[in-house]
Amino acid sequence: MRVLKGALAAVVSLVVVLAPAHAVEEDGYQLWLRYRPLANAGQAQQAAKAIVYPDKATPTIQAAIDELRRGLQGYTGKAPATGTQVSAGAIVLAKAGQLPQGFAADALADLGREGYLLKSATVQGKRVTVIAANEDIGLLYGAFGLLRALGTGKQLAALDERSTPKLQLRVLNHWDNLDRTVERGYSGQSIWNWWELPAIRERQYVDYARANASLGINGTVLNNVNSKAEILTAPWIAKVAALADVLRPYGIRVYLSARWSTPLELNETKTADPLAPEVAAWWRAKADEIYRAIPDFGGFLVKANSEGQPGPQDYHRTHADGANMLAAALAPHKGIVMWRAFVYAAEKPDDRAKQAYDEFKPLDGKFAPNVLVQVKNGAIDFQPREPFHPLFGAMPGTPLMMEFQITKEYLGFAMHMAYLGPLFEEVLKADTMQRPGGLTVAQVLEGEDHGPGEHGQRPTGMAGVANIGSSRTWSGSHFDQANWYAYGRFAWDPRGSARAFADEWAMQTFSRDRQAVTRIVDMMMRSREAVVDYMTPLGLHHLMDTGHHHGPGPWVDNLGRPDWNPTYYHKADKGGIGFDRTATGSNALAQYAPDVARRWADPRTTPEELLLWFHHLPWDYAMPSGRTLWAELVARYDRGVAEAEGLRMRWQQLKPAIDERRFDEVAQRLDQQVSEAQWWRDASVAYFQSVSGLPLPPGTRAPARTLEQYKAIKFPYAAGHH
Ligand code: BDP
Repeated sequence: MRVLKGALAAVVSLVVVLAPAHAVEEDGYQLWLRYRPLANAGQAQQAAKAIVYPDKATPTIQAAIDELRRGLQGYTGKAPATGTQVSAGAIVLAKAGQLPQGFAADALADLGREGYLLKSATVQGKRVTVIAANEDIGLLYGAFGLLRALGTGKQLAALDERSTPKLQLRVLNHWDNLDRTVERGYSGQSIWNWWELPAIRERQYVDYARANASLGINGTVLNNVNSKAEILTAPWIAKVAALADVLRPYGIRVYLSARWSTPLELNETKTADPLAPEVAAWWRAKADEIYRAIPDFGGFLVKANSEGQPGPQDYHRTHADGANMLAAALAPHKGIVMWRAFVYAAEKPDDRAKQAYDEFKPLDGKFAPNVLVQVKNGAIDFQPREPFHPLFGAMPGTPLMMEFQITKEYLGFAMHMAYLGPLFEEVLKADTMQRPGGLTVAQVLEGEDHGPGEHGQRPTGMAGVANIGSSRTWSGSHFDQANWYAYGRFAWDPRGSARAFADEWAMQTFSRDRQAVTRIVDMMMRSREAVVDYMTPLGLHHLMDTGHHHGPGPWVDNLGRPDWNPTYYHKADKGGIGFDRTATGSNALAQYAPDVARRWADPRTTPEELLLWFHHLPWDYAMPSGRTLWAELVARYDRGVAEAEGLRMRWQQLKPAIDERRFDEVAQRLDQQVSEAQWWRDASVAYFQSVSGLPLPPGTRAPARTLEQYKAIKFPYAAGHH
């Protein structure tokens, strides 16, 4: 017995000794920056023996060098040396003027401030890899680009890559409150430990900066669009300045959401009228105060006259009056205003989908040059699927930026797997047809619709409502990290590919095993459509339950405003279902370019995915599948549930390829996703059946519970509640 025990102990210690250094438990904290050993580590080590920068390193260059050291140590098992002299097998960082011989003098000409090139070269007879850029930040992006290349299976010796961001402002919007709760946040508390700032600068802020810089994200709005006046007071500016100091070396500027009525609420003015001189003077002084503390402060994001927030219209002024007043205060410091177009008012009986366009289109060309109008993805509100917003392409005289929601308020929170890459790509590729030959949303964001001579002159940008919090996984779940990742990559290149980004992400995050990666990516690529099917198929939208938005509530019809009720959106009755947005209905279609409007005016030429967004149709309407609309609707719900089950099954097949903890954490969520998909399907089918009065199509399962039981489900303490 004793002998056996001894032998066992020896085996155990052997296992411990032999366990590779990376066998630390994977908990997701390292995101896609895990830098696990490469298969050809020895070869990579030869090609990455040293990191060379000829000059004294600035904080940004130092960040690049540190990241390269960290990454190469992980990939090759050996930390490279650092130095100033070119040696064989070095990675050479070079700015214009430091370019090694053999590079054309204008090699960096088209890289701009943030672009970079990666190139394997022979310098002084030695094989090296060059990272070159015009500015320090380009070198940092290049360092991350090189590490990404290695992590996705590329060889240093074959590197030849040039990359420049297509948009200038690539910004996260945190909906973080000053008490550390997060509106629509499903990843724990805010990562900003406001209470302990500015004294305590947590290490996680640096990791946050690294992760964002690895994607090229260069701005962050720290606080909720439903803002508080206090954020602009001196103690809070000091906290913001501390964060700005941490983020600065990584090329990330801080911005703040400004509450319109701040000076009035702080009792420092008598009004918040944008045209009152005392108000303009207050904002000028406030901007000066902020810039004294944060010389590279980015500017303000503003939600005004929207969902009860104060704004210039309270004083019978326009959005342009408000935005321009703030813009004038920021202009001397080169700050910008991001003015949100997410507006709709209860007093207006008109279709909510039309209101942003109606208010903003007439203001085209009236905004100051340092204002961008930030347009939500979707004229309603970040739904699992919306047609592109009609403002894109319709305001050529105004820089428009896209607002995507990364946090999945309407797509199952952090519980459901829903990779948003396909959603982003679908919208960015959508053709607004506002120009002969076509004009995609991506082109609009890139400024291609601007007048001659203005292209490149005006600010461009994209915003993503962050899904980042205090959760160990940052994003509430392992797969939700992919949404942060894809957002950042699309902000860099709005013409990128969701599948390619998923592939990169999965290789860096989970495994380099080709078969495993393909399976993971296949799951991701199907996941969003699954959610659409079991929540809001065929163009339905806004059917979730009140307040928390968790789970189905298509029956809800009792809220303070008509346009908060799901019944307002689906308009189901005995005769049919869907929102008529054609000329016989709200005519929201007229806000689109004629070629788009014409196509979507006829249900026969409207894509099935948008059918009930634009049309109210009888339950027996004949679908292309040969089914009636009612049967098709139920079939879509069933397909969604089947897809959720498929995701769960596919993940089980991946078990041998995934580390234990992450495998298990994902598996638990996929289980829950299946039951919630079933719940969405059952509750929705039960409700629509009660309205249509039709029998369930043959062969379909009856909902597990009664409609009354579904209606009785409540979640007063759901996460992210508003
Ligand atoms: C809605 C959210 C709400 C936000 C609002 C906004 O439910 O919490 O405040 O959008 O974007 O989607 O302002």
